Amino acid sequence: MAPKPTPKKKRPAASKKTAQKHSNPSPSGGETHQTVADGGDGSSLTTQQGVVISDDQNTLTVGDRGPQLLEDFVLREKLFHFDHERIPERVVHARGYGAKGTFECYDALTDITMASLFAATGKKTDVFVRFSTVAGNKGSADLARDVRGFAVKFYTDAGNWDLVGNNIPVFFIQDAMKFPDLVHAAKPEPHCGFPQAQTAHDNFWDFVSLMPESTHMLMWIMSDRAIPRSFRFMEGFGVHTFRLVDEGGASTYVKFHWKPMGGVQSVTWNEAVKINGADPDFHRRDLWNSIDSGDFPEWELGVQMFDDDFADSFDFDVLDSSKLIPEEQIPVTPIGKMTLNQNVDNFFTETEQVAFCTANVVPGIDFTNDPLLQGRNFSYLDTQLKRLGSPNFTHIPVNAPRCPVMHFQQDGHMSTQAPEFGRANYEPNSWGSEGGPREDPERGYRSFAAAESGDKRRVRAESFADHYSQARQFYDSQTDVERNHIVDAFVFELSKVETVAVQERMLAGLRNVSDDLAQRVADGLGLALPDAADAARPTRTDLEPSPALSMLADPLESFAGRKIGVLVAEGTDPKVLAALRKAAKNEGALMALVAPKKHGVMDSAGSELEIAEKIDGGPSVVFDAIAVVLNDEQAERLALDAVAKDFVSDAHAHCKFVAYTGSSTPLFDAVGVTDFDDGYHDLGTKSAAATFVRACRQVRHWERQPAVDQT
Ligand code: HDE
Repeated sequence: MAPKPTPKKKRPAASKKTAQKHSNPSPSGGETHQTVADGGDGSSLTTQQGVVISDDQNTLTVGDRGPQLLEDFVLREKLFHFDHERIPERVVHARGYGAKGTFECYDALTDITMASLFAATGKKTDVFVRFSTVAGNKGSADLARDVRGFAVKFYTDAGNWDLVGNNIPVFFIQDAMKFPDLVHAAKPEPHCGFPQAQTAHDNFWDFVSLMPESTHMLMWIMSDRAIPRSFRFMEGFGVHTFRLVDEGGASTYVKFHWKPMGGVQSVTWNEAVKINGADPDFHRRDLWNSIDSGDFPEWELGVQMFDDDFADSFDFDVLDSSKLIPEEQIPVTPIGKMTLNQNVDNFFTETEQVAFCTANVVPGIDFTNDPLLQGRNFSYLDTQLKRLGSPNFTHIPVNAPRCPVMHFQQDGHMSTQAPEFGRANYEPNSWGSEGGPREDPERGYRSFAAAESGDKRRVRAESFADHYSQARQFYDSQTDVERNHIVDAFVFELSKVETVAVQERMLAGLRNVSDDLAQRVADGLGLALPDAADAARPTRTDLEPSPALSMLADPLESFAGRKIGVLVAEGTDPKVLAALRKAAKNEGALMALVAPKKHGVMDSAGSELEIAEKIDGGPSVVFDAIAVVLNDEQAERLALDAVAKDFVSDAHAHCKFVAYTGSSTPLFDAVGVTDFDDGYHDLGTKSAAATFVRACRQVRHWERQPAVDQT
C-alpha cells in the first residue's frame, strides 16, 4: 500500500509581532539597540557572508530564558572570528607603530645605482615605516631602554625594497648564529617570566659579559639613544654594509643613514620610568598626533659610500656589524627625503601585518657577505610564514608591491590574486600570447658577480676580533652629560643583577673600554674594580673622537614639534597664555593646558579655559618645557598638592626650561626651588614669552644637572 501522503501543513502567516521584531528589534530586556533607521553610516550590519543581521545584542534562544541554539550562525561566526583575532606577535620588535609616507629622491644617482627609486631628481616613491622596540611584548611600554627598530618598505616601481634598520648603527653580535641566544637572554627569564621589556636582569648581563663583541653596542644602549623622546627625533641606520650596483654591474659599498629633520632628542632615564606610567603609548601617540595635525615628520636618507680600497685600508672590517664607519672619515651624503604624512587606516591590517624582509631588494641594491645580514635574509621570510600563516602574505595590501606582479606561483592559504594567464601556470610553455610572463635578462635582478673562494669552515674572521676600540671611541666622543648618563645606566642595570660574578665580569670588560668608566660604574655599585678582562686585541687609544656619535655635541637647537605644558587653574591670566601661545606657534611648537580639573576652569576674564589634561594625567615628563601661570591664591593651594608639586620639581630635576609668573612662586617654594637659574624665565616682562620659547631651542638646561658623586 502506498504510504499516505503527509498532509501539507499550512504555512503560518508571519505574525505582525514577529515581522516587526525582525525589522526593528525591541529592547525587551532594556538592552541598547542601534538600528539602521537610527543613524550610523546608513549601511546594514551583516555577517561575513553578507547576510544582514537583525539583532546584534541577543543570541537565538528557545524562550526568553531558554537554551541557546547551535544553529545561531550569527553568534557562532562572531565568536569564531573573535577567537582567532590574534596572530603570533613578532618574536622580537613585537611592539611597534607604523605610518605611511613618501620618499623623494634629491638627485639622480644613475652613475652609482640602477635602483629605480634613485633614477631621477624629484622622483617619489611610497613608503610604509614601522618603528619598534625589540625586547618587550606587544603590550609593553614605549619608553623601555632598548634599541628602536626603524624599518622602511619602499614600494618602488621595480619591486619592494625593505631597509630594515635600527636607531643604533651597530649590533650586539657579529654572526646570525648567536641571535636566538641574544634574544633569549634579553627576554624575560624563562623560569619566572619576568622582567618584561628590560635588559636589567641576570640573564642578559650574564650573556653579554661573556660576549665581548657586544661591548660597543652596550655603550649605545646604555646611552640616551635607547630612550628617545619621539620616533620623530631618532636617527636610523641600515647597520650592515650593502652594495649599490650600476647598470654596468659596478658596485659601490654603502651604509644607509636616516637623519631626522627635527633633530635628535632623548629623554632622561628618570623621565622614561615616569612616562611609562603616565603614558605607556607615549611614542605612538606622539607620532599619530603629529601626523594627524599635519606636522609631518621628515628624515633625510643619507649614504656613506666607499670602495674596496677604503674597505681594505679601514681599521675594522666593513662586514662586521658591531663596527661603524665614523662620519668624519666618510661623510654622509644626503640623497633624498622621507615624509610621513598619513596614519594607518587600521592598526592590525597594516602595522601588525606588515612583513619586512631584508632579502627584499631591487635591481641596483645588493648584499655583502656580512654574516649577520646573510642570516637575516633567511630569517625574515621564515618568520613571515609563521606569523601570517601563508606564503601569500604578499597579497595583503600593505605588503603588496605597487608594480606589476606576474608569476606562476599559485594557491596556498588565503590566495586572493588569481593569475590571469588562463591555462599557463608553468614555463616554458608553448601557449604564445596566452603563455604568461617570461624572464627578462635586460630588466631582471642580477646579483653582483662577486668572486668568492675559500674553504668551507665555521670560523670567525680575525678581522672581527677587536671588540673594544670603537666602544672606547664612542665613550670618548660623548659630552660630559652623556657620559654621566651612560655611567648611571650601567650602574642601574647592573644593580638589578643578583650574581656578583656577572657584575664583576662586566666591570672587567668595561676596563678595556675605559678605566674611568669602569671605576665610576664600580663605585656606583659599591664594588672593587677587578682586573681587566683578557682581550682578543688590545684596545686602541689612537682613534679620534667622532662628534657625530654624540647627540649633544652639535644639537639642532630647534623647539619645533616640541610641546610646552602650561599649569593653569581658576583665575589664570589669559593675556599671559595668549603671549605664550603666540610664541609657541611662531616656533612651530605646541602648547597644552594642564589644570586641577578638566572642565569649568575659568580664567581671570571669566572665560572657560580649554584644558588638555587634568594634572594627574599630564605630568611634566610628557612635555619638553613647562610654564606655570597661576594667581596667588591658586599657587598657595597647589603648593599643598603632591601632583602639582611633582609637576614643577620633576621639570626642574629633568633640566627643562621653565616659565613662570611671579604669583606662581609659592608652588616652587614648596618644592625647595628658590634659586631660579638661567633656565627659568619670568613671564612678567614684555616679550618674555618669545624669549622663553627661543631659549627652549636648547631643549635642556643641562647646567642645572648636578654631577652626582657615585661613591
Ligand atoms: Fe631583526 N628580526 N634580526 N634585526 N629586525 C625581526 O622579523 C633577525 C637585526 C629588525 O617592524 C624578525 O618580522 C635575525 C639587526 C627590525 O616588522 C625576525 C637577526 C637589525 C625588525 C628577525 C636580526 C634588525 C626586525 C621578527 C640576526 C638592525 C622589525 C619579526 C641575524 C639592522 C621589523 C619579523 C618590523 C624583526 C630576525 C638582527 C632590525 C625574527 C635572525 C642587526 C627593525 O625575522
